[in-house]
This record gives sequence, structure tokens and C-alpha cells, in this order.
Amino acid sequence: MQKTTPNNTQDTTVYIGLGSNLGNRGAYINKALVLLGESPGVKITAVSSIMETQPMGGPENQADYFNGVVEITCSLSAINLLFLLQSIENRLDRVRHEHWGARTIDLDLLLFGAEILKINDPNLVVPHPLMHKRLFTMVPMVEIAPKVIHPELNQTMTEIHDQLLAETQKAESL
Ligand code: A4P
Ligand code: MG
Repeated sequence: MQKTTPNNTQDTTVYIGLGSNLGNRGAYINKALVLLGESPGVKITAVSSIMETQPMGGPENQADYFNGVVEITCSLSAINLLFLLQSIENRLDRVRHEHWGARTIDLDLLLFGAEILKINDPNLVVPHPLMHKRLFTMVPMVEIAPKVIHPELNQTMTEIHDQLLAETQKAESL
């Protein structure tokens, strides 16, 4: 009989974005990490620093976010991991009122696998279509995964980050 364990050689390395701008932001991020780490088939392998960021888009007068990124290895399929992330969001008081509205916790599936992998489904788009345009995602990605390659852009996290930073600084100086 073949022995199976939640974490086997078919595990995928996955990056998940963490965001919170409602309630006790640090506590919500910590609880999300605990629930994620306790989930069958998931092993946390790295967590970035958590940084405070200004809201990008969405309704005006939102509080600043806490943002970071967690690296896991995972034996779940991408869609089952998305369902797990949504169940953790729901357990942590996430209420969906408006698009990009304030939230206790937001868990975005950024990259699923180190290989070229593109999933296109209304419910799941991977790589996350905005990750490379957001410093609040790219700064923590560079901290924990500088050499990982974005499968669509074919550039490392460091290269994407450096370009984005230069573009942002140029726009700010205009
Ligand atoms: N969905 C599709 N692909 C994915 C994916 N890769 N990861 C679908 C997660 N979800 C994905 O998500 C809406 C739908 O996206 C879900 O039904 C899921 O099936 P949601 O979490 O319910 O709603 P949302 O978060 O308001 O929308 P969205 O489009 O996920 O927004 P983002 O990209 O999460 O951005 N500013 C700062 N400073 N920091 C932030 O963290 N976050 C946002 C929200 C805006 N501004 C921010 C921040
Ligand atoms: Mg989201």
C-alpha cells in the first residue's frame, strides 16, 4: 500500500498575499497565519516582514493596511487552496460590502508553483493579475523570494520590484 502524507514530493511552492486594514490588523494577520499553518496539506516555509501601506484604490478614507507575504508548500490543488483561503477569511470576520472595501483580512493567491502555470477562471486567476503593479506585494516578495520568476512576465521578483519602484518614483517626481 502506498503511504501518503499531507506534504509529499508533489507539493507546490505557493505565495499568498496578506492584507488587513480593519480592526486589530496585526492580530488578524497572525491569526490567519496560525489557521493556515494548522490546515492539512499546508506547511508554512517563510513569512515576510509586515509593513504598513497606504490604500491603493477602493473607497476614500480607508485606514492604512498591514501587508506581507507568506510562502507555503501545499499539496492542495489551486482551487482547493483558494477555498481554504476564503474559509479562513470568513472565520476572521471578513465581510464583503464593496469591491476593495476595508477588510479584516485579505488572502490573495499570488503565485501557485515555481513552474509556468496559468489558471484562468473567473474565480481564480494566477499569477494574481495585479501583483507586479503593487509595491505592497513586491516589497515582501523580494524579501522572501527574490529569485522566483513570474511565469508570465519571465522576470524575477527583484527585477519586477526594481522597475516598479523606478516607475513609482518617476511618477511621484512629475
Ligand atoms: N479571485 C480570482 N483570482 C484570485 C486570486 N489569485 N486570489 C477571485 C484570490 N482571489 C482571487 O476577491 C474577489 C474575487 O476574486 C473572489 O471571489 C475570488 O474568487 P475578494 O477577496 O472577495 O475581494 P477583493 O479583495 O475586494 O477583490 P480583489 O480583486 O481580490 O482585490 P485585491 O486584489 O485583493 O485588492 N491597498 C493596499 N495598500 N494594500 C492592500 O492589501 N488590497 C486591495 C484589494 C486594494 N488596495 C490595497 C490592498
Ligand atoms: Mg482579495
